[in-house]
Amino acid sequence: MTKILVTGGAGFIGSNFVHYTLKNHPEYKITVIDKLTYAGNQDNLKEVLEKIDFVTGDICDKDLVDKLVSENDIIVHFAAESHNDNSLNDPLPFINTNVVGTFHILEAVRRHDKRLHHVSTDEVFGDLELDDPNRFTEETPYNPSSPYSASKAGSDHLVRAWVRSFNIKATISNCSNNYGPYQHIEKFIPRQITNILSDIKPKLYGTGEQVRDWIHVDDHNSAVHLILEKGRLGDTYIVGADNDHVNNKQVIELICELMGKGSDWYEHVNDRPGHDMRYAMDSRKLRSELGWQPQYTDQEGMRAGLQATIDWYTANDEWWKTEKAKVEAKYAQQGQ
Ligand code: NAD
Ligand code: TDX
Repeated sequence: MTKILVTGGAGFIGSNFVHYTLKNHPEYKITVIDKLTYAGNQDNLKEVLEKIDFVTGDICDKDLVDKLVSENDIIVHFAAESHNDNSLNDPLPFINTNVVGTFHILEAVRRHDKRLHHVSTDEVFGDLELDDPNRFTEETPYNPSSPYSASKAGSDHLVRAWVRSFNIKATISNCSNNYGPYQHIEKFIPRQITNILSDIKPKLYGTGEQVRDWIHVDDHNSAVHLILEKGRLGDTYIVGADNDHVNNKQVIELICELMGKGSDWYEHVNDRPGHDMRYAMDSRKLRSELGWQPQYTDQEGMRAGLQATIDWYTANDEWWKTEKAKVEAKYAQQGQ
């Protein structure tokens, strides 16, 4: 069996990756390392804890990382501080985990000659104007806007430098905004769904004209698996499902409609400082070279993916209810 170490496996995308892997790739033996920050929740894996090894630990712990990397064949690196708004209030954890933590993983990968896949974001490229028809490609220059995206850009540069200077066996993916089950309710889509379920009006930052290229988390994870199997070492792959046809306002309207509310049952709140306007991804390399095909595409796919996500938050209110008041109180302090 191939041994795979999943960093951040108790978070949103990482826990979905563990479930996806157990279902679709029984050839992997999984170990998770996760610090269980406010964003990590071991319950995301409660049905499968007996099938995996779970280590509570910090990727900044050099000795622990060295040991776990030495014991595995492949490392898939999801662990990060991931929320832009938090990075505007307190950037230091972003530098520690995203930059220093990635450094420790790279050094261990180098020492033990292991295969690494580094999971990154479209935000490293900055943003596009609303009327710019271009999309981000693997060649787009880096131009991050927030402390979060700058720390992720830093981590990508470290990976690229370790490939070039030390010839480590690594790939990188840059993916657009994910949605799906187990996403922390501080994030846009689950915040609005759980607002409506709590009889609170959805909150739209500023005018809501901003565009995100939404992708269902299972489509992201199928891409990560394909890159592990067939990706060219040293290469970067853009991951996106061509869902950049809706702006934030239209996403909120769609959620309201799917949840039986009037499409104007939401309110405008303070905008995010430095708010990126538009992300759009050109994933032709991943599709043509590796044969990737996302399932949740175009308007129909986005509706189906959102409906499934709404159903999940509705059925699993014990997963988010205890956190809701705290998350909303924090936003309220910022007028959001
Ligand atoms: P998340 O915040 O839901 O989960 C992050 C996980 O990492 C949590 O379980 C947390 O406990 C863990 N963690 C944080 N610091 C750690 C540390 N020092 N040591 C060990 N574990 C630590 O994030 P997510 O949305 O699942 O994102 C996962 C990865 O995917 C990140 O690298 C993020 O940059 C990237 N990404 C996310 C999106 C998105 O839309 N959410 C899009 C593209 C890329
Ligand atoms: O209540 C809200 N209202 C609102 O209008 C929230 C929480 C957000 N927004 C807007 C801001 C963004 O334009 O919605 C959009 C999406 O916001 P987030 O969910 O915070 O995501 P974003 O900042 O775009 O970053 C996400 O995608 C890229 C992830 O959080 C990152 O980890 C990933 O790298």
